[in-house]
Parts: sequence; structure tokens; C-alpha cells
Amino acid sequence: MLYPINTPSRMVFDLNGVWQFSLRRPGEPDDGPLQDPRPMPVPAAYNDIYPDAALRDHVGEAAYERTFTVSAPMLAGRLVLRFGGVAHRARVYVNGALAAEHLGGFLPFEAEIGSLVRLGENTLRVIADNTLTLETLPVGRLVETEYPGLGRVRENLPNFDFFNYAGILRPVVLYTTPETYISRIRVDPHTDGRVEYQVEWGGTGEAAPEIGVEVRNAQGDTVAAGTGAGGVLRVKDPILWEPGAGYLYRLAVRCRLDGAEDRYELPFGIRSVEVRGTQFLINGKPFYFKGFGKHEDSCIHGQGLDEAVNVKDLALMDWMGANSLRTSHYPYAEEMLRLCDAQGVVVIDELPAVGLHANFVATGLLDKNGTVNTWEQVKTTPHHREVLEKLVERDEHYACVVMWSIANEPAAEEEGAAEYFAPLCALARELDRQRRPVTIVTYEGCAPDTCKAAPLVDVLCVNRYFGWYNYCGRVDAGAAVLEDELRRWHEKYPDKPLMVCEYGADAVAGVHSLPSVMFSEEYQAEFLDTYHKVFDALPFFVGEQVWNFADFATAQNAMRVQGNKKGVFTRDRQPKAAAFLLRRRWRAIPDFGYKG
Ligand code: GCB
Repeated sequence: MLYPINTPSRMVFDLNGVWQFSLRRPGEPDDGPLQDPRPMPVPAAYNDIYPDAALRDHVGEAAYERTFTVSAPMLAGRLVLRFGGVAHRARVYVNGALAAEHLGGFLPFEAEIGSLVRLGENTLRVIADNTLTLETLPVGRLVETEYPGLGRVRENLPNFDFFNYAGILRPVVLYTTPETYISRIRVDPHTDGRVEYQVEWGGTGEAAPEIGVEVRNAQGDTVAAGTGAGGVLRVKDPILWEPGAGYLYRLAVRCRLDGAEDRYELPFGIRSVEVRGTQFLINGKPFYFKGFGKHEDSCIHGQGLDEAVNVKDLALMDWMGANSLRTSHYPYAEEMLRLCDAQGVVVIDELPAVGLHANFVATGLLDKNGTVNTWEQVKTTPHHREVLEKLVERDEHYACVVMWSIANEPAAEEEGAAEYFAPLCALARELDRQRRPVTIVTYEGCAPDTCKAAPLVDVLCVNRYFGWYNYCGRVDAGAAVLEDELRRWHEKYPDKPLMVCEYGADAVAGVHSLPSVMFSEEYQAEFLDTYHKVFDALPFFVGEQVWNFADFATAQNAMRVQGNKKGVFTRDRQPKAAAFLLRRRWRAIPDFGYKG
């Protein structure tokens, strides 16, 4: 699905702003008036906007409504309503008629609405449902508990460690296209200057449109051109997209039929990604990942898009010498990927597949009795395939994306994991024209000899907290166990690169202690420093991503102090002591060749 932009043939109209909003009771008809509506910003999660626990903790549906005006030029061709992301399930009505239904909070969807609108004022209503189940991604459990005197209470327990923010999280726009329009552009650029491309179109006509393509450089000069819906263009002496230097070309496409023309420009970078033995190569050079697992999370907006925060986060990463991030634990807004592409930030692009474990969650919320078979319980396969298809379609052209993460911390040690994941890994490789490496990020319960995901992936990505959740207060013991385990991973898989995608310790900003104790800034810094000595001793090791970039909101529980405090920055993006340690380290580590 193409990102909405203005072009000579397309107009984009912003529907963000303040909408009317109300929570809904189960069974309420979709078309009745909103009950006691109140203003609600879009995009934003609704949970933290009012001082109201019932709103913050609401389980179920909420309704948003606004009017919008349609002018005559908007009806000259197709009129499309597009949502960047609504968590997690949406029904969309235009003037009372159902225009779209969608499952999945972190990917865009759209509907052609030309036949549903009239000139002048129109009404748009969105019903957003935040319920997570054993069929959705992320995975959650809907439970009803009887409390004495309170009756039955519906709760939605997350199988994951971030707040289940809800609502219209990403931008809403209307855009126009001609009747025959460009529906998809695929690029597969090569470092020798060849750019394979393919253009798909939609429309009602029988005849094929004429397609023209041009590659423009960053100055806007045309450096290659061709015709036809698919082919190979040649860019002479290409400037490569590199970590830290996100040089972008644009593929300018024209699609002409019966005198009408659609035009679109797709930014893309020229670079290669390859796994060779234990090395992760970008442009043929061994790359070392330095960076973070993040969240889309900030004060007030919750998980809603906040472009100021996104720009600030990348500025802080640059200040630290970080070169990469993982979109833990769901696809991020495309606005962020566009920034990463332009700034040369390397991205591991993760599906919303978190919580695929019936016996484990970081906060210990689940029964750890080991008797439940995850792969018999969860019913996520169809949705998992669907989000993978949509993610590859949305993000395939981004040079910053160097690897697909199919899931975070699934029950990869349990029987059934290989059967669940093998087809998904195969599908990722089949769908992606650029054939990026594939990973599944695993947790401490998956050892080298029990992990059923490891044989399926190109890069071994592990999350480790030895010295935090276990060996409490013993960073030295944690690091010793870590080194032993990482070496065993390498012995078992000598031909696969290995990286740690999460390591970290909670630190409550302002808590200090000498000698250090858990939750102090000193302990967090020592924890990271001790892990780094292990990483530096391992030649087959390709990267370190700290958990987490910033403190973030979670469900309330006894393991969390107003959210997860493993941030190197506070939630309002002020540094803890660890930020300075990481800055010294990462500014001294080159992007390429650190491990030979
Ligand atoms: C993990 C999870 C992450 C948690 C983190 C923690 O392994 O992948 O979602 O937030 O641990 O802090 O416990």
C-alpha cells in the first residue's frame, strides 16, 4: 500500500485533529448517536488523554466521529480513505455505510469511498476495539472474574510487557487518484547500479496503461529511465545507501491511460544485505549493530504517532553513536521508517507477533506450570500470515529495513514451534523481492539445544537478562552464564551470525547507590558494561541492542515501577548514567569491520 503523498495527479487531505469520542458498551448499535461524546485527538492513543481510570483501562469498543467536506475536484477520480493504524480492530462508516473493516493495529488499511460521499459535509465514524485474544497479534487473554460485591469484571490480560494502547494511533487521510492508478511499486536495487522494478496498477479499464519510469537522484536529476510495467534500469556510479548516510533515489512512475495520468514517486536506497557465515554484510562489509529495542511510547500520546518524539529519538541515537533499532514489538508507523531511511538508521522490522507463549511473559503474569502447549492454544496462523504479507508489501522498498523479525520471544522450545514457524519463514523469503535475512527473537527459555526456531533463521537473535531476572544483584555471575551460553550457541550454529537483541536492567532515574544495587542508575550502567566485555570477547558476535531506548508504559503489576524502567532515557527522553557509557562505547565502535 503506497504511502499517501501529493503528486501532480494526487491530492492528500488531512483528517487528523480533534474528533468526537465515546466509549461503547457491549451490544450498542453501531449507528446510534455517540453517548456523552468528548473531544479526542487523532492520532493518539485515547488511554492517557483524560484523568479517568475507566477510560485508561477500558476493554472493548470505542467510537470516534467527525465530519469532513468533499469538494468537486475530490470526486473527479477515486477518493480513498486511509488509516495508518487503528488498534486493534476497526469498523469504518461513511455517512452510515460500512466502508472498511480491519484487524491489526499496526498496519495501514484503506477504502475507496467515492460512492459513499456527497458534495459538501459528510460523516465519518470509526469503531475501534482493543480486545486481544489467542487469535490476534499481539496475543492477549480475555477473562471475566467474579469479585465479591463487584460482580463480573472483564479484563484483557496482555501476554506482553507494554501497555495495550488503543484507538486511532496513526494518521487518517483522504487522497485522490485518477481512475486508473498506480497501486504498487516494487524495487530491487543492486549495488552495481541495476534497479529491477515492477509497477502494478488498478482501475476498471480493460486496456493496459502506458507505464514510464525514471530514477531521480537526491538533486532531482534523472539518472535512468525506461518504459513498461517491469524491467531493469541502470544507474551509473550509484551512490550507495549506508548506515549513517541514507542516500535516497526516487523512482518516479507515470501510468497513463486514455489521456489521464497517475504519478507517484517512491524513495529507495541502493544497498545490499547478505548473511555470509557469521557475518552480517551491508554493501559487502561486515556490519555491527549498535542500538536499541524501542517502543512507540510517549507521555500523553501513548503509542500514538508523535513525530516530535520520533525525530528526537533519532537525534539522541545519533548523539550516542547508535546505528540501528528494532521495531519491537510491532511494525512502526511509516513516518518513522521514512526518517530512518533518510537518516541511514538500520532497522530490524518486527511483526506484532509478541505473546506467542502460554507459559511465559517477562513480568511473570502467566502460570509458569509448563503444562500448557502454546501451539495447540494459539490460533494466530492466519493472521500471522496476513500481517507478514502486509508488512512486506508496506516496507519492502525501505533500504533501512535489513531484516524481518517474524516474532519476539515465542514458545520456540515447545513441540509445534517448527511447524508453526517454518512456513512463515519460507513465506517471508518468498514475498520479499530483496530476500532479506529472517530472524525470530528468542528468550532465555530457549537454549541452543532446545530452540526450534534457530534452524529456521538466518541470524540468531537472543534476549538475555542474566543478572536481572535471575542472578539478582550479581552482574558478574550473569555475565559468566551469558558468555558460556553464547559460546554454546556458536558451537551449535557455527555458520550463523549471533546478536543480542535485548539486554538491560531497570533503573529508576535519580536512584543512586555505591556499591550499586538493582534499580539504581549505577547497576544499570554496570550491567551493560559487564555484558559489553562478553560481547567484545566473541568474534562471531554481530550486534548489541539495549533494552530499552526509553522507559515505557506497561500494564500495572508488582514487577513494574510505573512502567518498565529499562530505558537508557526516561520516558521524557532525559539521559540516565548509562546513556553516557553507551555514548563513549558506541562512538568508538565503527559501523563496519568491528569484528573483522
Ligand atoms: C523481554 C521482552 C520485552 C520486555 C523485556 C523486559 O524479554 O521481549 O518485551 O519488556 O523483556 O523488560 O522484561
